Parts: sequence; structure tokens; C-alpha cells
Amino acid sequence: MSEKAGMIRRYSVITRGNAPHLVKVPHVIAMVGLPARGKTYISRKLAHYLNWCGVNTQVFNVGEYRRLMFHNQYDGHDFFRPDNLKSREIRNELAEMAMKDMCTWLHNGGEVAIFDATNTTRERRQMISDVVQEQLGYRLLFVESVCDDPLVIESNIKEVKLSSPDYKGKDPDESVRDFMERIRHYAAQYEQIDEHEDCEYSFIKIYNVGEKFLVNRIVDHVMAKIVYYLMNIHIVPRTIFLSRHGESELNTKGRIGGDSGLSERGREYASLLGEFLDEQQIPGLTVWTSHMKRTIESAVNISAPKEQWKALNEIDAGVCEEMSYEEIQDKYPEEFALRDMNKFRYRYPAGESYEDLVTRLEPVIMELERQENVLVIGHQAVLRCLLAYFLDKNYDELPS
Ligand SMILES: *[C@@H]1O[C@H](CO)[C@@H](O)[C@H](O)[C@H]1NC(C)=O
Ligand SMILES: CC(=O)N[C@H]1CO[C@H](CO)[C@@H](O)[C@@H]1O
Repeated sequence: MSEKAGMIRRYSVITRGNAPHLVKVPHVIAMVGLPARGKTYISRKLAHYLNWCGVNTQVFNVGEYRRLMFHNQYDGHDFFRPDNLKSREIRNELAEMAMKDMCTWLHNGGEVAIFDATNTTRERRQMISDVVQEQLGYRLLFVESVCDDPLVIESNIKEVKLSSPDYKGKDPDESVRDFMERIRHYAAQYEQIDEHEDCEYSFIKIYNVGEKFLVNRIVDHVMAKIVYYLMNIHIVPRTIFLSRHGESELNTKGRIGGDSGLSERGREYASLLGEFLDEQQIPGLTVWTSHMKRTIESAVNISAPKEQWKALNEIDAGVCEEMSYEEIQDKYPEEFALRDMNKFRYRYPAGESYEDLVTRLEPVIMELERQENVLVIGHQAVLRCLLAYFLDKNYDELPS
């Protein structure tokens, strides 16, 4: 202990963003595709992910500008007719407003802006490129969702579009018909991104929500990260279960960290957890634990395949491992105060911070996205990080 304590001077600092700054130039991600191709779903998910990784990201959804302008009044698909000159002017104006807000936001320190619009014509994409790349010198990546599977489109319309403010309180069948008309208007002028003609752009085309991808001109790490993420997510409905481990021997003594086994009550929890999950008969369930005894022992009574992840191990409390909070306060009162000041960035002497944990958990998140039904038996700090990703919580809220 004394040797470790000697290291405190060197390690005891509030780290200021140890995540190396990933984004050197602002990026615009422009969505492309007909309505009901999951563009908004992809935009939001990508924004959650990037924000969780510490990249300041925001979505600019042109549809929301329209609803704002018309106070949620929606009079049907005629608004989207290409030959409706009056509404075409308004649509262009709305897209320009969103674009302007987006550029202002990026200018004021935003890192990645996601432009969630249809942008189905070559001319429109050229305009975006002129502003974003030529005038402002930012990077631009198009993400096009191409989908011709009628089942996917129909389920998207039913699950997402009918709950949109545009169709609130309206007849569902009538709403579906209206929406199909809307799609038809866009389809009339839709020009897909073309592998040859548009080869100067950076883009990823996603076919039938992940069946196939076409990736072109990925020029930096940020784009590569985004493309990698988009290639891992899927839309198969599934459930992710999170459980803390049962009570451990060290828990009973009020000590943090360590690697003790379960207490009597912890074993009782394990047996009830097994009973509960076996009852649910969850298809294809896999159980993930850390490399620590208390999570492995918590999984023993579940009849499902198990995997151990070192990345799921609890936050390393460094010199404070196996100490009680009272002892820490007593021995390292300064540390206690520092931790209170910024719990997310605070790094235990010779240990880890929540921020370190987020970096360590990134591969876990990526694999969770690929999986279907999963139960994660984890540790308190680790589960907080995972929840923050799925619930889109910011770094102030994450450690609690
Ligand atoms: C749970 O697993 C442990 C270890 O394999 C075993 O001893 C115990 O009997 C099991 N409990 C139940 C309720 O199946
Ligand atoms: C030409 C074209 O399709 N442009 C569209 C780009 O996206 C905005 C927002 O959805 C529309 O208003 C434009 O009409």
C-alpha cells in the first residue's frame, strides 16, 4: 500500500479529456433517401453513439423545421408534390434554414452535424457540397439508405410514421395512403448516389438496412468510425437485459473493488436470476459477464451460453481498491473532494476514471449492437456507462 500511496502525487489529477481530440475539422453527415427508409432512426442512433464517445454531435431534422413553421398543422401529401411550386419554395426555404442553423452550430464549436433531410436530387447534394466543403472547408459524408423491401418500408411507416405529429389523431389507413403518396412524390425526382457519377463524394450506401454496403472515399478517422458503426447496427427487434452482480463478500464489508466471490445473499440472487430468466425462455439468449468472480458466479444458474469480457471489469479504483469510503475519506481527503468536483473525469490514483471506462467499453457497445438478445451481468460503474449510451445521457448524468 505504501508504495502505491507514493504514486499519488504523480497520478492525482483531474484529467482533462484524455480522449484524444478526434475531430479536427467539423463534419457534416448528410442523409439521403426516400421517406420511411430509417434515416431519422440512423441519424439519432449515430448521434447517441458519437456523443457517448465524446464527439459533440447534433441532428438537424428538416421535417421538424416544417412542423415548427406550420405549428404541427399538416394538410396532406400535396405539400410534397414536385409540381407544387409554392410549397417547393417553402421546402427549399426550410432546408436552407436548417442548413444555416447547422453551419452556425458548427462554427460555434460543434463537431459533427447530421443533416436529416431527403436530399434526393443530385442538384441538392451539389448545393450542400458547395456550402459545406467549398465555402466552409468542412468534411462531408453522405449516408444513403436504399430500401426496396416492401415489408421493411411498411413496418417503418406503421411503427414510426403513424406516431409522427403529422398523423396524430388521424385515421391510420388514410394516413398510410397519404404517406405512400408522399413517398411517390419524392420518388418521382429521386436520383440515387451513383458509384461512378458521384465518385468524388465521400459516401456510404446502405442497402435494405444492412444487407449490403457501398463505401466510397473515406478520407479520415471520423468517417471510418462512422462507417464502421453503421455497418454494425441492425433493426431486428431484441432485448438487452442489464443486471448488477449479486452481493459480494467485499460488498458486505462496505469495501469497493477487489475480486471477491458472492456472499450468501449474492448466491440467492444468482439462483433467483437463473429461475427468472429460464422462465422467460428468451430465444438465443447469451449472457455476458466480466472476468470478475462476482459476475461469473451471478450467472451460474442461468441455462444459456456465457461469454466473459475483460472490458466489462469494474472501474479500477487504483490505490483505493478494497477500501471503504470512510477509509478513503480519511486517508485521501483531497481525492474525495476532487472526485466530488467532477466524477466523470476524476481518475483514481493509479486507477481509472469514468471517462477511461467509456473508452474501454466501446468495443462492448459495438458488439452489443451486432447481437440480438443479451443479458449483461455487470458492475455498477460499467452499467452506468452502458445505460448512458442507450438512454442518451450526457457526461454530467452518466456517473450517477
Ligand atoms: C446454482 O448453481 C450452483 C453452482 O453450480 C449450484 O450449487 C446451485 O445448486 C444452483 N442453484 C439452483 C437453484 O439451481
Ligand atoms: C430536391 C430535393 O429533393 N430537395 C429536398 C432536400 O431535402 C429537403 C428537406 O427534406 C427538401 O425540402 C428538399 O425538397
